[in-house]
Amino acid sequence: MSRMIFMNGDLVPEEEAKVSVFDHGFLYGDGVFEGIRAYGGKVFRLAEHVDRLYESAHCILLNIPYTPEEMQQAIIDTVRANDLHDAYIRVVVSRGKGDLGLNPKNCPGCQVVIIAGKIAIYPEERYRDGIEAVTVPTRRNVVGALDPRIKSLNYLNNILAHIEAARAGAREALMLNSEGYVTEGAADNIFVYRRGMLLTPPVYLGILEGITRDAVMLLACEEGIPVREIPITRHDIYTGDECFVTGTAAEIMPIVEVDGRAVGTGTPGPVTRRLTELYRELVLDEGVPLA
Ligand code: PXG
Repeated sequence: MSRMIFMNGDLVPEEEAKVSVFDHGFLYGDGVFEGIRAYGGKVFRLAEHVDRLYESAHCILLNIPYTPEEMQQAIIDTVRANDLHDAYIRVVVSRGKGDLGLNPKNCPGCQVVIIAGKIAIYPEERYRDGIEAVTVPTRRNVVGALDPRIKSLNYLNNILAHIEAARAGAREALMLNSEGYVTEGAADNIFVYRRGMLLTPPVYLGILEGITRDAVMLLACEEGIPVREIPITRHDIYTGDECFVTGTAAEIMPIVEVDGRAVGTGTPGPVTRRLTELYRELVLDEGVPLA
């Protein structure tokens, strides 16, 4: 059976889900997106993801022709149309079809696409053993140029980081900002546990305000683990006890080595393991039911 895709209000078979070559998302990366997950028939943090999508759209002066509530419903309808309980959902809103010039005034309406598919889960041994990260040469986008808080279709910055890490034989990229402060991974936020405190970079340094990051900070607070959003350098990570990245796709992934330095014992630590346990309970517990 072919997958059903939401295209500007209609659910159509994948074969019919086509976007114009004049779409400004294709020509210029002019648009915004979200990556969302459903666990056991419930969409995790649906309202938060939709709110972030609308904030991103607002910041690039892109008007989405639905209310956030209608968008939430469209997402639920798309998952249901594909008969999925555990799903990875991609929402893409581009400036739409225009001409070869970059003037957005020539785009009469945006293009809204929702894709719901099976989630490709990372192998369990990666969570058990952790992964290596390297600092990559490409710096994270400067806030004053393209604020990383905007989840735009222009992901070249992150893709370069991903390629550079892979070429160095690492699964995760550690991206610094222009001043050399740690920002985030290619598609994940970063945390370090050091001297009894869970540290994560503040949003103003130039990161995506991750929804998993937010959930993990709350879980840590509830567990009585002190959390601080403060600028961190590579030194904090090299000398930290534990490190992990968070994201919708990766959930909580332990980082056991950075730039050839073991982090702590070089194995996933107790704080990372406890937060992973709590996060896995949370995603099954919370969420907007599909039925
Ligand atoms: N930083 C960046 C740059 C991201 O793109 C995160 C942090 C984590 O945010 P959330 O809200 O997911 O906790 C992201 C998320 C993909 C993919 O296909 C990437 C993301 C989300 C979904 C899918 O690689 N990025």
